[in-house]
Amino acid sequence: MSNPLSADSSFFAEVDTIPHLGPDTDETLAFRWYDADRVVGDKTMAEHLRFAVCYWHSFAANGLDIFGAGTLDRPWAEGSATYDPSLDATSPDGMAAAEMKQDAAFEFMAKLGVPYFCFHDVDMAPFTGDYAADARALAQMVDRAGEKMDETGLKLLWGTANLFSHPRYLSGAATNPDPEMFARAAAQVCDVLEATHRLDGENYVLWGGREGYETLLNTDLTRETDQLARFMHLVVEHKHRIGFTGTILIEPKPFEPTKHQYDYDSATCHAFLQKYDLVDEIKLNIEVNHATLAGHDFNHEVAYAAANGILGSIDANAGDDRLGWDVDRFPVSVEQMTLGMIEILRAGGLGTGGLNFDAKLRRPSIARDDLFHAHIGGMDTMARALLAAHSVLESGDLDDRRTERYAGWEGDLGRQIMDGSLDLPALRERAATVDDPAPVSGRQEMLENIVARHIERAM
Ligand code: XLS
Ligand code: NI
Ligand code: NI
Repeated sequence: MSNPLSADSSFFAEVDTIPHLGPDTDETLAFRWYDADRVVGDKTMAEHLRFAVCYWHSFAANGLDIFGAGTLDRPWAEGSATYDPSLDATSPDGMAAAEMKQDAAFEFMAKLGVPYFCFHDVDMAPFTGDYAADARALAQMVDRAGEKMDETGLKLLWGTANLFSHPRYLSGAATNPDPEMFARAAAQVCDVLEATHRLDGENYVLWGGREGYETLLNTDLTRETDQLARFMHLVVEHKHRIGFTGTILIEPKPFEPTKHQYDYDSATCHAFLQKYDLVDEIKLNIEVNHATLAGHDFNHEVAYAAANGILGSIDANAGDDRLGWDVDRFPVSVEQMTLGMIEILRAGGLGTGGLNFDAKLRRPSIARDDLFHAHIGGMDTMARALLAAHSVLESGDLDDRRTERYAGWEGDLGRQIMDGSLDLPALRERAATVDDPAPVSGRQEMLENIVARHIERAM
């Protein structure tokens, strides 16, 4: 493979660092709402939002889909496909391609002005499936990434291992019927967890890519979920062994690629973590479009995780109202994101987590600078959502009414029910002696109007 560009050329020479010019600007390569140092409540926008660019969609993918070839102008991605057995991981060409990709990524991220990035092992280094060669290549590329991080100030939000592209994982990684596949996946995760630690990553993600099944006719569901839990215990154990203080996250998704994924949604993950005694060790990376696929609203998934102490981080993308698959669009709906941000702020923020753009351009958006437009739009959408959510919560317009709605539970009856001092017969006896209670309005439409007002006015 020949490299069209040398490793030290600029890939985005036509684009300067993206400035914040405010909502009135007509400049398209500028932020209108995201202003890193602007204080919102008790933190800056940068501290609230903790944006991350993902390596895979932005730098490793070229627009290839099941119907056709790559379309995007990504000279650095040539010869660096996610899984390519024809590549020699340590050949000069394979490594040169990975280095070019890394240079493009760091140039892009520095110009965009995000604080974080996320990566899979296979995005960072050539991946051939030959374990020893791949591990060596990854180690080299991780060291090089460390130097780039020092130069640019970029930080790692999370690292993860790709346990779904290689054909050996066609029947799962941790949940594979063959323990040899489990062992291979474990080796990969051991390497990437250590790499994440070396790069001072703030989290480590385990997305259960093919941890699910196609048919129960050949699947021992009990055994497979036991295996999955064993795998997670090994990861947690090793995290403590090496002194990694970041958070381990799993990422709920109901289906795709498998027909039924074991980490279906927040509630399913919570039950799993509790059953296997992992709930104090592992939190959730909630992806907006996965929530949609599971038949939930994004804010539901966040609220459920927060209510159970397992809200970790967010993959900030969006689905499509008419498409039932993981289309990974950049977020454009301020309303959808405001509702999610309300729950994130109510939970006290994301802790070690952040907002990772697990999002990709549409296949016809082939120009290189479309990558900037996509991220600028996503960041402005999330910044407006933050402003609106903060304004809603600061005004008390929702929370005061919510408190009032439950006021009865602070009175004698509510307290006695909850502390167990009234049993069923006691409640029956009481029912005979008091007037029938009158229902009150839930006021949903009025509350929706209130949120709309905050979205309109949040500046
Ligand atoms: C796929 C997932 C994946 C994870 C990282 O649907 O969202 O991109 O975030 O493996
Ligand atoms: Ni996804
Ligand atoms: Ni994701």
